[in-house]
Amino acid sequence: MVDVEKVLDEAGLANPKVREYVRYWAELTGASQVEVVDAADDARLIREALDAGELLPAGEGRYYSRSYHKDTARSEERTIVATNDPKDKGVYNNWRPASEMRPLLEDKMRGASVGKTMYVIPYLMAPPGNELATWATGVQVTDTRTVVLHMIRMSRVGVGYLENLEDPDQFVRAVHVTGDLENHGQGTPEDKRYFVTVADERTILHFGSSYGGNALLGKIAHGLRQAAYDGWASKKFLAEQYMLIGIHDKETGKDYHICGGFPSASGKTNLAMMLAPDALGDRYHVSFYGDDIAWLWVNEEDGRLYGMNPEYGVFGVAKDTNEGTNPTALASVGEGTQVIFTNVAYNPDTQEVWWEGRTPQPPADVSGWLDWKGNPIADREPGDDSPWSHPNSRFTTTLDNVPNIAEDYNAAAGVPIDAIIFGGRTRDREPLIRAIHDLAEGVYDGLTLGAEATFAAEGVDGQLRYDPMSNRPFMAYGEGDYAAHYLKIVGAAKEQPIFAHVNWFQRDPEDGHFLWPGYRDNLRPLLWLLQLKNGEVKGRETAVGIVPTEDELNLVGVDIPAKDLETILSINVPRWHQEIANREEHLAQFERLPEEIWEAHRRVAAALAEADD
Ligand code: GTP
Ligand code: SPV
Ligand code: MN
Repeated sequence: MVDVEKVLDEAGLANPKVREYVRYWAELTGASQVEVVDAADDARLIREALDAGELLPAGEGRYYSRSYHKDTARSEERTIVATNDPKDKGVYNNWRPASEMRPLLEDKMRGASVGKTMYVIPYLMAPPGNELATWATGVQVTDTRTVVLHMIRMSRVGVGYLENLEDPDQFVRAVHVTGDLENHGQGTPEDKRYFVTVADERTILHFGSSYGGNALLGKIAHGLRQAAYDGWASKKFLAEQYMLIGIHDKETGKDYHICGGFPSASGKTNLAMMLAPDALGDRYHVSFYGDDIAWLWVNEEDGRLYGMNPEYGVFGVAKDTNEGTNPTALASVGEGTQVIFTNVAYNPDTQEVWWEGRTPQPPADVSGWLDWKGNPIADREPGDDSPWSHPNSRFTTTLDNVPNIAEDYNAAAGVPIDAIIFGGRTRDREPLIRAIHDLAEGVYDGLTLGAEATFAAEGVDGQLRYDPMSNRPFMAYGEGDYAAHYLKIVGAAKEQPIFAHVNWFQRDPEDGHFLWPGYRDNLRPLLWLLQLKNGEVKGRETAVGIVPTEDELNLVGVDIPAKDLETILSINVPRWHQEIANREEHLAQFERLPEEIWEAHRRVAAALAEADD
């Protein structure tokens, strides 16, 4: 039996509640050793992982890992929110009773870490000293060393973060057990994996994966799901899948902050890492605060809405990242950054990595190259053109490595929010940007956010996969209650942020090309939005919001055909009629949806009916 008390004493972990928690799970999982982790242990843990073959060297200060081939993404079907109150059941949160989930997970985890080390990771999901830090403290236990290495990059890790708890019990208990990956029946009816957040007990129990959001419990499980629940239960804050950026205007000296939600894989990281287009670079600078999660609250002193990024790193999509699309991302994974790549292609002879879209063509000389599963490219059958890297392959790097990181990203105060944007991946209908009139219409717009469900081939005619507030996979409680809470939090701010809907993904119906160049040029519609808020431009009123006129949008240095520009700045009324009918059905699913949201819906529908006349 491992001497847990001795290990905790040596680590200086005095909090009696934490000690009790660690002891309980060490016993239940049967771990053979217990080790308390601090960020300062990173170099040693990296060495151990290299020695054990869990990591492979990918050049100076860069590492490569491969996950089990059936364990490559967050699993939405196996993710559950459990509480003790059936009223917490929503449409998307996959609710189950806590009394059912806890014993089930304990059974799965019992004895599952025999022969393994249980790492204890005290962490903080907030800039130190932030006023929401009480809800940001957690202790993850995990039986997997690469998970520890990822947690050190993605969150602030160390025993010190547990020291100043007002209530020794105020920490999230985050239990991660990998189990036997080869025998979990992933994706079959016998699937053994369970990813459960027992939200009203602030306990996260994840069994059966060592990949991404399934395993790094600070990020999605605590930073989004648990925090969304806590924000609602405490009536104090919101936790959203949002990026958060600063825009500095060197001419006026003003700073603006914009946050916003786009569903997974819809461009948050790319927007947060955006360099101003060359033609505007002398005047504007974009700084990175966060690329995946923001917590929002009203600052009692100045009455404004504030935001902060609880994370400490970036877990970014590798695919299509290159010098043209995102030079900032490439710089953040360069030599000496201690980056970890997962599931990209790897060449052990040269220690190089490659992924689809890194260069237009894969390396011409395939000798030494292995695909993401570790199979030699040279051995492939002729005609085998399966991707070298997994489509969800990622890089994990800390915020310090991001060239445009905001100087004050680590400041306790957070930043005041000027605008909130929602953006889906929609090939038609949604203009480049439309500003929204008020908070209720903003929340209504967020609730009806979607990304293309399928392409036309699969026959869903213009219908979106709705992703309310870009939070569908992370909803912790009912959508109606969520909307009411959002209205209350943001509504309490003295100065209201301006809301807008953006779309970088509209395509030409004939040849399919993107009508808007996207990436760095996305700064242009955002500048217009800030001007609109400042009363410097008026825009053009439409039934679904205010769109820029062609003259108002700063297009210096951008080459876009007049016809394309006209399309992305106009409203396709017949397509909107179709959409409005779908929305009615979508919203009707939500219990206790506030009347303000229905009113906003009816306002937009009535304006559209008139637009038709
Ligand atoms: P998660 O980490 O899964 O939450 O994703 P994310 O929202 O951060 O998405 P990310 O920035 O990684 O972008 C996803 C994909 O969209 C990548 O393949 C990008 O290259 C592509 N993308 C991002 N911005 C644009 C854009 O402005 N235009 C076009 N055409 N593609 C874009
Ligand atoms: C997402 O899928 O939205 C992510 C990656 O940010 S994961 O942490 O795996 O959820
Ligand atoms: Mn995400």
